[in-house]
Amino acid sequence: MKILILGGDGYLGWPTSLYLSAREHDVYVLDNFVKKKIELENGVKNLIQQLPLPERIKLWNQNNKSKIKFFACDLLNHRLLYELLEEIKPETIIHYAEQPSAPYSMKGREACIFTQHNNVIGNLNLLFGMKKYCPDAHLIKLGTMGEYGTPNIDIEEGWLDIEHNGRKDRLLYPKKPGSFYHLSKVHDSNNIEFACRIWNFRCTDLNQGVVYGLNTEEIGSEERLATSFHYDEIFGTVINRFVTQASLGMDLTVYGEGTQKRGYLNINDTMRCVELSLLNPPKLGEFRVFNQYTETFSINDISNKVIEASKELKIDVKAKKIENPRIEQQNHYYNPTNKSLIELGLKYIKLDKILLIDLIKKIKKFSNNILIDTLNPKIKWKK
Ligand code: USQ
Repeated sequence: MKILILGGDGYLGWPTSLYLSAREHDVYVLDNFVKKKIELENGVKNLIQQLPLPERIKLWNQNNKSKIKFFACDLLNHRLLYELLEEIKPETIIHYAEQPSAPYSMKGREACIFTQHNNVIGNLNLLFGMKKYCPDAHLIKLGTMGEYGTPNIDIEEGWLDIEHNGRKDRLLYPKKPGSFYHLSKVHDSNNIEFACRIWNFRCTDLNQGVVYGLNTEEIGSEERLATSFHYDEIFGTVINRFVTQASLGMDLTVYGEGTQKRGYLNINDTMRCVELSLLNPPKLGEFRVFNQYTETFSINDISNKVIEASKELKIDVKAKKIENPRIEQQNHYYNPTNKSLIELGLKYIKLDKILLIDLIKKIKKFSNNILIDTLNPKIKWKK
């Protein structure tokens, strides 16, 4: 299949490019490197020093039958994007090309507006480009479980059957996101659903949970193919932060009571979910939503697991409850479903002690690279 991956330099975009290339798809990668710019501006960096993307691709292509092609392109540059869509004519587009950090989007006016402009307008440019050059392509858009927030009712997959004053309808699930970043993805979902209705597009919106992990099968032990693993307060997700803190023997930064719950998944399962979606496309006109997580945990569940794994490595760490820099519900109902991907055959990786031990050991190898100060949360939701 001819697949265009937008945001192919990122934590998930890069391993997805390798995963699909290894399965002999024809992979085209686009990126504008804006995440690298945000890293520089905020003094944060990856755990493992990366080769520039074109060099990483060259290295991969030397040893693989199917060659990845790369184009530097910003989705905000609609003319260049249109040219590339016309040239490539992709059958599937996987869209990761968004500013992914909730804390960054809450830094202030500029970061918030950058996030929403980059994400929402970039996505709209893509929709208009698809309309002109590849209207039948399957758009796989990375959304987020955070679009739903933590409502006091069961979380369905994108849609909700409602009965009101004796009448029934199937409407988009009501959203209650927790940051300007998560909100940008809500706006994207609305815009894409509308495009499916008026232009007969087909789309899978993958509402993904919090991803953890450092390596995929294709990266293996080849450091020169490493992905952008972050542990800092901006781009680091909670499990990745906790295992990094544990590798240094530092206390785990539990925000607030630690009773808040989320859906999580291993980085390798992201690859499998995307593959299942592309091999089983929706029909034209359908806006399909999958909840892409595999397990739910509270923050306390996660910190306990990391503490147990650390003990096996003779590292003594404890959970330190700090004032929550975010505004989010602490004690809440949380019952999402993820039945669609499971029904398509997803067999997932569990967050167990062996996996965590392995992760801590791998991170320990790079402990000299860790910028300790960037582990402390400084961005607050409430000023
Ligand atoms: N948390 C801690 N301690 C930390 C960091 C986080 O207790 O040191 C807590 C937060 O308060 C929050 C939870 O962990 O309740 C998750 O935070 P996170 O930073 O791991 O994830 P989040 O900001 O929600 O965003 C991440 C990705 C984002 C993706 C999202 C999926 O950065 O791109 O959309 O996970 S979800 O959370 O399901 O919306």
